[in-house]
Amino acid sequence: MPSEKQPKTNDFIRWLFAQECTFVTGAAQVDSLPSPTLPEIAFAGRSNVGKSSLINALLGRKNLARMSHTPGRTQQLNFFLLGQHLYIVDMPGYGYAAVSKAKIKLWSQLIQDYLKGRVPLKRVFLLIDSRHGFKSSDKTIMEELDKAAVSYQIVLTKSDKSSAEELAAVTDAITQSLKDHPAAFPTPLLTSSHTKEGIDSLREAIVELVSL
Ligand SMILES: Nc1nc2c(ncn2[C@@H]2O[C@H](COP(=O)(O)OP(=O)(O)O)[C@@H](O)[C@H]2O)c(=O)[nH]1
Ligand SMILES: [Mg+2]
Repeated sequence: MPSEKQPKTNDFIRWLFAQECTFVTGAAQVDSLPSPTLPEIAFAGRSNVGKSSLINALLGRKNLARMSHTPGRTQQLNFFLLGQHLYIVDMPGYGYAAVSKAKIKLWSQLIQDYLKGRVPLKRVFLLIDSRHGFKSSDKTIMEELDKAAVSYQIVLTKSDKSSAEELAAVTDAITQSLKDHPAAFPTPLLTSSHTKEGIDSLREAIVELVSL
């Protein structure tokens, strides 16, 4: 692997994201998390926001994040190991209308426990559908992130579905409301898993965060 001093060139980024990526574990409670030896980058968002598609596009794989869909895994923190370098954490999707209060409570508890004091967690990328902007369940998790002082950045998904004017408007509105969220990165990242817009920027952001 390249030395620590190596600048983060495009070659390095390409090399990193071409490493083998394997599903390691799904944790339903924080006491079954992997030992905190590697940096972690987590992805969160409402169900159907495009999280699995984005993780697959990021890692250049077709079906990796489908592992998180297998029965019993949808309410877990799913850990994928990229090379031997970092964990990509697929957090459970939220906002299902049909989920019981008891399940929501369990999920919230898992998220809160994970966000509180998880030292290797470098950043949460919070996915928001660029057509819809923030929903109330997004605001809830942003408050958790602010409270836990976990660095997070909004990633707008499905940019291919809106016009440039619509995207500019949602980007402005989100940038404005992020001013009230102390742990949030000030600007959102615009992405599409279909056109691959923003995927390179997301990779660059991750490489900067994990400082390999
Ligand atoms: N047009 C478009 N559709 C997308 C994009 N990403 C995901 N989708 C679609 O949105 C739906 C939900 O995507 P999925 O990745 O399963 O979302 P998840 O529930 O958040 O994991 C699927 O029908 C995807 O094909 C995108 O970038 N552009
Ligand atoms: Mg998914």
